[in-house]
Amino acid sequence: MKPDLLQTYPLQPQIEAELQKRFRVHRWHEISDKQAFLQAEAASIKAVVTGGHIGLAPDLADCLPALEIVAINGVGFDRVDLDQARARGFRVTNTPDVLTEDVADLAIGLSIMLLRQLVSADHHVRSGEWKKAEMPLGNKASRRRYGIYGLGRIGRAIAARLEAFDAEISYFSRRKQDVAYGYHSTAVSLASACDVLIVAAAATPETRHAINREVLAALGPDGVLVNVARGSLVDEKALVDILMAGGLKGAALDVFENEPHVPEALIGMRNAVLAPHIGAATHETRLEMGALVLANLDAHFAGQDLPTPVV
Ligand code: 8YV
Repeated sequence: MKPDLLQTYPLQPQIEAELQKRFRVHRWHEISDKQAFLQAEAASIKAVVTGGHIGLAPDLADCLPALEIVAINGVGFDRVDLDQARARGFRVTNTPDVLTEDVADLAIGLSIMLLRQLVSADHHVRSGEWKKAEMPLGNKASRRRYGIYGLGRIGRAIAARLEAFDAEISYFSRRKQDVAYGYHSTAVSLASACDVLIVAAAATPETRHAINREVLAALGPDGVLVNVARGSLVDEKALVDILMAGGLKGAALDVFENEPHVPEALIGMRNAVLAPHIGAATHETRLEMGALVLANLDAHFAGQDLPTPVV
């Protein structure tokens, strides 16, 4: 008898086909009467597959008494209650490393889009405005001062890419690391020393609103903010206020505090580049992530060590 698995996020067809071979799969996002489903099936659910940005709500986890493992299709595990997992005894896995390149590539791409005004440039051509006037000048991407908030796998990959831009690279991390980049022990100090502040840290209770009004003011009217981490790391209301007041040159955001809802004020801003949480959203990487989800599930149900355990 195949174990029952609750899938709360769509995966690549190839990966879903493999899940079907192994499990009796229930696709939560397609179930209309969720209460009826829970009454009928919840007691038999042994595994959950979810997205990094979705996680597993504690009250839903509490409806699954037989839950043994939550396999996250993502690197972030902030949307899974790890204390609940430890107390209940279910495992939690994620998919680190395989998505590092994509997120780092996106951080560089968003930085260039912002500094070189590529959203406005595209509009300038398509709208016919070019026939009437040249585009306003943008700003260099090379040989600028870049600050990276969070120098984990993704932060280090971003820094490595920036070396090719002859950038002046500094970072904030909980501890000074053995790297050739300038260390700052606070986000305010980092923001004061850079033109481009890139947010790449994990979402934790300690990093919530780490990029606050004070940090944004320190980045200043010639500074730009790029966030490829989690929306919770930036005080979004403060960001909107400072952008509207001209206290920041621009922002490029792939993540938001209340996805998929984005503050209306940002929608209308030409100096805001907005993306729908696509950090790891490539065919190639999502297949690698899905393969790691399957490897974790296979290892668990075979009683073997998990490839990428969180809990
Ligand atoms: C995931 C994410 O790709 O990795 C994470 O934590 O937020 C994204 O990059 C997305 O959640 C799909 O699982």
